[in-house]
Amino acid sequence: MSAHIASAEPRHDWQRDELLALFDLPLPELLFRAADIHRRHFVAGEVQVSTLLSVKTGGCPEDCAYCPQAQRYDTGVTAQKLMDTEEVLARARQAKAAGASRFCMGAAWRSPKERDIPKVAEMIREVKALGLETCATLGMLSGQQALALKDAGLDYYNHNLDTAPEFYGDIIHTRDYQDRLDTLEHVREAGMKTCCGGIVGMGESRGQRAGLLQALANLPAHPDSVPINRLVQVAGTPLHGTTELDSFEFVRTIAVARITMPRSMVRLSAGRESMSDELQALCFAAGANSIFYGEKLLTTGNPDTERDLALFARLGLRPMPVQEAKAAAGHRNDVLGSATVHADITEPATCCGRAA
Ligand code: SAM
Ligand code: DTB
Ligand code: SF4
Repeated sequence: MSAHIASAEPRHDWQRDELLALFDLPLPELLFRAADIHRRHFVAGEVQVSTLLSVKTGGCPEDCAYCPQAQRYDTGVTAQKLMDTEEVLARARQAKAAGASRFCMGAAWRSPKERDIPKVAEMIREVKALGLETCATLGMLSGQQALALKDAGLDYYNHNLDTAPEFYGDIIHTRDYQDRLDTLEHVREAGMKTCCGGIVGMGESRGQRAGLLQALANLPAHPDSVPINRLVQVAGTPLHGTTELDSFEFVRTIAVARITMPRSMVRLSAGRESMSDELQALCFAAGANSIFYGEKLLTTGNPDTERDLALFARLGLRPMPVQEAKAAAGHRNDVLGSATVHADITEPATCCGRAA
């Protein structure tokens, strides 16, 4: 396995037993391997910062067992209509001023209706004009819809596999795994970057956590961003009351994601609000290099910005700069046509505390 790990090209043929062998390593050894791989592809200590906004909240017809926005669960989330572009722009300006480099717009849709596309396209164009990277998560997309969003200037599309293929049917019944793979294909074909990950802590086994990472790592192109969400338990959803995932198991999941998808941004995603600074530090040591920043995720809480700035300062982390077309060869993600690249590893890693 080590010969593979050291190889220059990311692999797309990971076997389940290889991932389980990584999960089984003594934690310090697993952390060491993940940290080593992290340093070959990124400046350790730099963390990409995205801010989320729910532009269309609640009332979703799907039945995802974790989700507070599904209409069928009584979670206290009230359905709202699509926000006005001006309102979205005001929030994007705030996010930029607070230090975010990417702005992600989420909608509680199964998939966008044709009439929604021009409105969302306008939001994307205007957010992009502020100088932010743009991301959207709107549910399933047809090939044409993906092209329309790309034309509007969408950089990333978030669409998660959520869990292992064999556990998926325990969580979602209103769309299948293949639907998700099809949407990801449309996004790649339209030339956008993919943001694709999943949720752990939903009662899955270690084998199924490995299965999620295996499915992600064996996609035709590794996702540019891999959000690893720890289930945020919301009263009224079927998964409320699930036994919490052990913190070290969560860290292991991050480390195995880093090892198997070496050039991807691994995002320490939902669930940070209930994590200690120490647990988050372990996740960064395990190769996480991206976070959601801002008081709210979509409908649930996230650490407030003061806490995150203090965390960055305590750990000596700094936000990853967005640099257009400037990376050294080998530091590009493996999706063709990518214009935005990660920090040049030869840049001096000056100082911490650029997080203001
Ligand atoms: N409706 C669209 C869809 O499902 O693709 C976009 C929004 S949906 C809320 C985006 C992702 O948020 C889900 O795929 C899931 O991974 C994550 N998510 C939703 N509820 C969550 C929760 N309670 N805890 C952790 N992650 C959650
Ligand atoms: C992702 O993987 N996590 C984010 C983002 N993509 C859209 C969403 C997390 C949602 C957590 C529950 C909520 O706030 O409603
Ligand atoms: Fe709807 Fe997305 Fe929530 Fe599923 S995860 S219920 S599709 S908003």
